Amino acid sequence: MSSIDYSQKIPNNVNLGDDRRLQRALENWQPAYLDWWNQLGPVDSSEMEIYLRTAVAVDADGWAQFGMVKMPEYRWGIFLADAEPDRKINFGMHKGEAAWQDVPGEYRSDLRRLIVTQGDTEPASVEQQRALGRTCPSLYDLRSLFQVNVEEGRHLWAMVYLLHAHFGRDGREEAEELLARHSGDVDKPRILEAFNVPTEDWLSFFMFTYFQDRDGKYQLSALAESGFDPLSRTCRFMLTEEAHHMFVGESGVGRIIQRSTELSAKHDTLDIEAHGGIPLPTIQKYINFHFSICLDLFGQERSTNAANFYTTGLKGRFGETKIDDDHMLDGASYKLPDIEGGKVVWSDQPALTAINEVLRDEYREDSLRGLSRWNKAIKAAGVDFELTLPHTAFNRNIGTFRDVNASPTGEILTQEEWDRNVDAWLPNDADRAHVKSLMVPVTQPGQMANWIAAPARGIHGQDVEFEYVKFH
Ligand code: BYC
Ligand code: FE
Ligand code: FE
Repeated sequence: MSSIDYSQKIPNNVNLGDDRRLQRALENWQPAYLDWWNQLGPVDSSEMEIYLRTAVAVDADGWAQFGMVKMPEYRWGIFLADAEPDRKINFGMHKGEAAWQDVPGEYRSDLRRLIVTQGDTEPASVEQQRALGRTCPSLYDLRSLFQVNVEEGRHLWAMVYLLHAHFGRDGREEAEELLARHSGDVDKPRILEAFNVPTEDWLSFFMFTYFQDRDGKYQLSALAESGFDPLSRTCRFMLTEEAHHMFVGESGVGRIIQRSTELSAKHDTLDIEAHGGIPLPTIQKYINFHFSICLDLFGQERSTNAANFYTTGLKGRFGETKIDDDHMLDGASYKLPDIEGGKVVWSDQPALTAINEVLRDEYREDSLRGLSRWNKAIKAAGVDFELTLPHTAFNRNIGTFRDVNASPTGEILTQEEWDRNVDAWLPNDADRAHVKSLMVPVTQPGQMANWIAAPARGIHGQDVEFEYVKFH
């Protein structure tokens, strides 16, 4: 038996020390978690000291602490956002009833499934990104990678806490399974497809944190509306961390674009491979890839699962309480795409079964915001190139478009047309080989790889030149 005092060791605001049963469950799970981290977490990183933020409370100001930490000693804590007094269920058939503090028996398996699916993505992302530390473009970026990784680990803890605290024996079994499935494993893959794709270069990492972590923002926001109050409070706090992951993505892609634009302006060509940059058209292909695989993460356009989650109060819409309608979607409609006569056509359909599409559309709008900032920067530098998001039909593997080929502008194509053009639309072997060739580690404090601009400022008031990671 381990004699560690977990109420001390695991920072938390859930009175862990008062619940022996829960403490024991987490005590049993923690060594398995650490084994997983050591085997499938960031490679060769256990001796490095890293300037990391650790969540220590949930107050708006001062919830985090910064300091040099070795990752296996990171204090993965359990935090729920403060309870809202008298919180109600705000949508669906239970609208107006008191929010549930315990799992309602009739919704147990649906809730468990939502929590497991959410939880599965967190360690998956750590596995996908595990080898990137070998090729960091700077110590600043290496620190960002590890910050994101430890926080995804904490998000796993957040879901495992819910499983252990509210789902008894099957919750404990699910918590074990979260460490048994692995990204890309042929026998036991991660649940959602986009979490089985390895993240092999830093352009992909920044695309991931821009696009895939943004799916996290939208899904967590929908779960933060849940009538199951512990899930709502957990997700609300996770969203504060998520904001930083998307900052890493937007600023990372932005800095690559800045460097590519500089090189294009200087040499008066988009073809900057010979100058050690990533061409803007290659960046567009990476956007096409990452955005389209992330659209799949929202599920099918028509989903009775999603309708049920909504009606029963388990998962709401983004910003549910700020929407001005009946919060039941009685008789409401929403535009959904279909393929008719070889074209994509849109028609009004029942809004309740279109819940996934509503969230996907908001995600697209949000994704466009960063793109328009990048486009402004490209234009300001005098380079003639504009980044776009591909059509919803492009490169899809879930829902209405899974069995068709479509161009980035949404024309339905024959197989032959797709094959002829795909190299211009998605990263091809040569593009990936070029990006890979640029991935050489830069580990002198303050220095940057040639293909990415320096960040505007450092982390938490430190200089960009600060030694964010110390190797030992
Ligand atoms: N891949 O009725 P449908 C994050 C399945 S990211 C594989 O449309 P539903 C993070 C589906 O399960 C946020 N399978 O499904 C980011 C269903 O299976 P069954 C993660 C898929 O339930 C970066 C069938 O197809 N959180 O946090 O409405 C780093 C029918 O589909 C996929 C969540 O996802 C897919 N992409 O929607 C770290 C929130 N899509 O019933 C972390 C929790 C669908 O036929 N999850 N299927 O066996 C959910 O809310 C829902 O499960 C989904 C799916 C929105 C994902
Ligand atoms: Fe996460
Ligand atoms: Fe994240």
